[in-house]
Amino acid sequence: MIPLIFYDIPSKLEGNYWSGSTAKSRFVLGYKGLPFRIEWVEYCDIAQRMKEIGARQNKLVDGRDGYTLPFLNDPNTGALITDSWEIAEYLEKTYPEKPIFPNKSKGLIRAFDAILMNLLRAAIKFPLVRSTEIMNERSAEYFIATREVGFKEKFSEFSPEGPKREEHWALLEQMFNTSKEWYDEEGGKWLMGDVLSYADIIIASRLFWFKRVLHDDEWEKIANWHDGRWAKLLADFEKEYNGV
Ligand SMILES: N[C@@H](CCC(=O)N[C@@H](CS)C(=O)NCC(=O)O)C(=O)O
Repeated sequence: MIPLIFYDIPSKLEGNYWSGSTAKSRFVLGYKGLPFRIEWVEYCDIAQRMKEIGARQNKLVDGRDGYTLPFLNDPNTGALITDSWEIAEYLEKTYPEKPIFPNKSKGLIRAFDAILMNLLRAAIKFPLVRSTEIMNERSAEYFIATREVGFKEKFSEFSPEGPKREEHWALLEQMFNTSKEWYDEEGGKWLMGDVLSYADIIIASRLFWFKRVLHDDEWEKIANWHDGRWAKLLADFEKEYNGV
């Protein structure tokens, strides 16, 4: 099997990886044990690279149209795929071993993905601010300029320390409180009890993003919510992951 080519965004961090959106797809590749190699694309170069490849446009987090990562090229089939959901669907269909949508759960997990994104969107400017701190300089400059346009707000107003930041923390906590209620329904290690699914990969990717971009004390705060279950979930998932 020829290794798949996965496009991801580098950073100043050791180990490079940081993005929660791209982690979703990378974690599926790793969980399924598929061989892959990374093409690193700076944030500011995504549109240019994707245009050259002939990728399709997507929706950006602020609602505008644009080119996005994750992007997957599967030389075994010739498939070129944009968007984490479509990549998950493609990998499941093409490489069905170790299913990520067990028991016909795809529709429900799609709804879960959308609801979780809505909960996250309300608080997202805080982790976006932290993300710019770990991006390489060119990308951080591009990111700040384009997000100011997209959100029609000055970057310094995104999540300044004080009441606005506190509100973002409250919304983040709300997202995890809601997730805890959902996880408690089956009471197992994973959302579907003892069966791992793409729902857990979505949560693990968000946690991965927070762990990588937030300051240590901020990550510790999340890691300790609900008796440490979120740090444990990420660690449990990492044990299932066979990627780079
Ligand atoms: N719905 C898309 C969202 C992906 C997304 O927003 N990716 C960001 C990187 S984390 C991006 O490529 N943004 C390009 C830009 O803002 O110019 C997915 O799940 O793949």
